[in-house]
Amino acid sequence: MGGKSMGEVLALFVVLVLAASSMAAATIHLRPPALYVLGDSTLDVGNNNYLPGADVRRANRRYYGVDFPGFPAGRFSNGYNTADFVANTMGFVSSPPPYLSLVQASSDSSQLYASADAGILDSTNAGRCIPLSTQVQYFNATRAVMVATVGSGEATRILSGSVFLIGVGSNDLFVFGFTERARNRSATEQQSDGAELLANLISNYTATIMELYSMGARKFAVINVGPVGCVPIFRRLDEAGQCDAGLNQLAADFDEALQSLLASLAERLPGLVYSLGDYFALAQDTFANPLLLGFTDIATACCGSGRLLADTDCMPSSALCANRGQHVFFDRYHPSQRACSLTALAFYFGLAKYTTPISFKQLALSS
Ligand SMILES: *[C@@H]1O[C@H](CO)[C@@H](O)[C@H](O)[C@H]1NC(C)=O
Ligand SMILES: *[C@@H]1O[C@H](CO)[C@@H](O)[C@H](O)[C@H]1NC(C)=O
Ligand SMILES: CC(=O)N[C@H]1CO[C@H](CO)[C@@H](O)[C@@H]1O
Repeated sequence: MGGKSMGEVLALFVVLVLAASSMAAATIHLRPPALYVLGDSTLDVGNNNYLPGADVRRANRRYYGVDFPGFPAGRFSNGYNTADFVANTMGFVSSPPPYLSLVQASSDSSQLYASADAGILDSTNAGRCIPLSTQVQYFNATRAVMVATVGSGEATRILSGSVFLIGVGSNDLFVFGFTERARNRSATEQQSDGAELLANLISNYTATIMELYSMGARKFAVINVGPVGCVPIFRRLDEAGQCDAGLNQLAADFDEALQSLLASLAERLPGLVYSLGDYFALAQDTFANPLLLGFTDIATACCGSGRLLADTDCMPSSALCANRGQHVFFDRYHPSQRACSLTALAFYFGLAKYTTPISFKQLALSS
């Protein structure tokens, strides 16, 4: 790795140290009226606990939440996840409640629609999650109650100042990666299959943002897709334990298209502002210099079984590592609490390398 990115990781480290001391200051700043969260398991704080079906992936058992005050809380982490930390940095006491936990339709400020296993496409893990298009409909229901309660003028004011946090796309790529393997597709075939998938993903992502915009959303905090080929479950499939380079390239191509899509929507849709958090770059820099950020293990899950503890999900019978803060990954797909915290801090305080064109903080405080 070059001196430039090394310097940038060092800069990130300094930012994180400073961040710790200015967190208290952040919480007394003005905060957005509300935070709405859409996406997948990296942001789900318990919606899937309320979905019926034996196949639904839920983080409601040991050792999920082993470091969470209380007990397993529906987060795919040893403790809090990225939704919690983003909410916290923006000045909210906690993440918004899972939409499905609300007993009745409510317009109460912040709500969270994200669902483990959800992708951009309805077909991704169909029947086992709340697909993104349904998450958007749930938000529309929240909005309808808000309009009925406070009137449409006030609803428009509240929504235009609120932050819409979105993190989705990894599951579409995971499903693609496994399907291509099962079909034994050649490298060339995978490239054309991948190009077709990307076109669908970007078209649906565009439709999603435009629908939210039509419902009054203006401020978008978007987290891109990380190097998904480096999660333990894919390293496990490689004899040498290396990342799946083809899948990482697909993620990089998706992220590039996502960046253009946001830039072009911001030009076309008056009042739309966004901050794109570059999780891909942050993860790559972390993998290249783990010790600098206090990680000693970037490849093995902390909870699981078998090779790289990635043969199974995290189960009550799994092995559990003691040094959870030193693992990038908690289970074979998901980052540890500490990795989530660093991600949220990097996006909030916004080293320019990791946020485009502004930081989550600038987005949250923009008028
Ligand atoms: C959102 O809900 C309103 C009713 O409150 C409805 O008229 C509108 O069509 C819905 N929008 C979408 C995109 O579903
Ligand atoms: C997969 O395809 C390759 C050639 O593209 C072939 O050599 C190999 O036997 C195939 N494997 C399976 C399990 O079908
Ligand atoms: C909301 C949206 O645009 N959904 C579309 C996603 O893409 C599929 C085709 O891949 C369309 O059928 C959906 O309408």
